[in-house]
Amino acid sequence: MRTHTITVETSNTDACVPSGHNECQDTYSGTSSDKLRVSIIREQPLIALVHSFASKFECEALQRLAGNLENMSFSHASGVNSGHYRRSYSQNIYPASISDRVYARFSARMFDVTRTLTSYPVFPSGQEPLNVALYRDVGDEYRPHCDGQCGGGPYKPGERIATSIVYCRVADKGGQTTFTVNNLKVLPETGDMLIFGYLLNGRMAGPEVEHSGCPVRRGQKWIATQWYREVPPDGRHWEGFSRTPPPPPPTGRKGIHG
Ligand SMILES: O=C(O)CCC(=O)C(=O)O
Repeated sequence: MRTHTITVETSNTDACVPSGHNECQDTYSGTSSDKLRVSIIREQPLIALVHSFASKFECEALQRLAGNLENMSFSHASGVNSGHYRRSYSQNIYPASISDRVYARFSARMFDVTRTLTSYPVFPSGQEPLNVALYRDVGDEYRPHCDGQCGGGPYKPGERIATSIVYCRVADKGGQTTFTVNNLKVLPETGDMLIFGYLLNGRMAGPEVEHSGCPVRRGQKWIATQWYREVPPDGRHWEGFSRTPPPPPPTGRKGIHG
């Protein structure tokens, strides 16, 4: 594994305010530089762990926006990759419905870092909500699945091309994220962010991007997942762009999946 420090131009998000349907204006009033330590777990398709990405303060803000973790809805996934199974509690954060400076800054940094590491042109506007998930009980897990298509087919504009997972709490035992085909185990610490991409030269990656959240053996884990799409710059929403729309947006009840 290669670990190095990258400098990321991060946006000053003071002008990033919710506007309309799930929108966050991409008009920044300036930029600054962040030095981040990144471990490259795999070069292609990329898997990278960004160390100490999220502060305790930011995780607390996410928790506040997602609502009380203990009251989250149980999400038992099925659908996109039939047979996959998720046992956790989750809630979505819709940027359009909040005007929170901490969240806006956090989200913009997430996109800045993901753009820098993957070179994909992904921007906050028009994206899926942030999914906050709690693995609360022993045995809670997310079985092997792909977040987008992973059959190596041609890229369809508007589909998911990358995922980031911020670990706001890691389990005392178990709960690692594993890339199942290559048996690559990620051992994050609290605050780290995992990024992986699955678009390579106009084609989608294969099963090597399949991943899972291993069962929690002791303690609890909670994460914030962002799925990235290359959405059109005119601010259209991802749902109107995707040729193969995923199932209806979660209501915070059953059926939320990655
Ligand atoms: O819990 C994990 O480690 C994996 C989560 C995941 O696969 C997802 O949110 O898509």
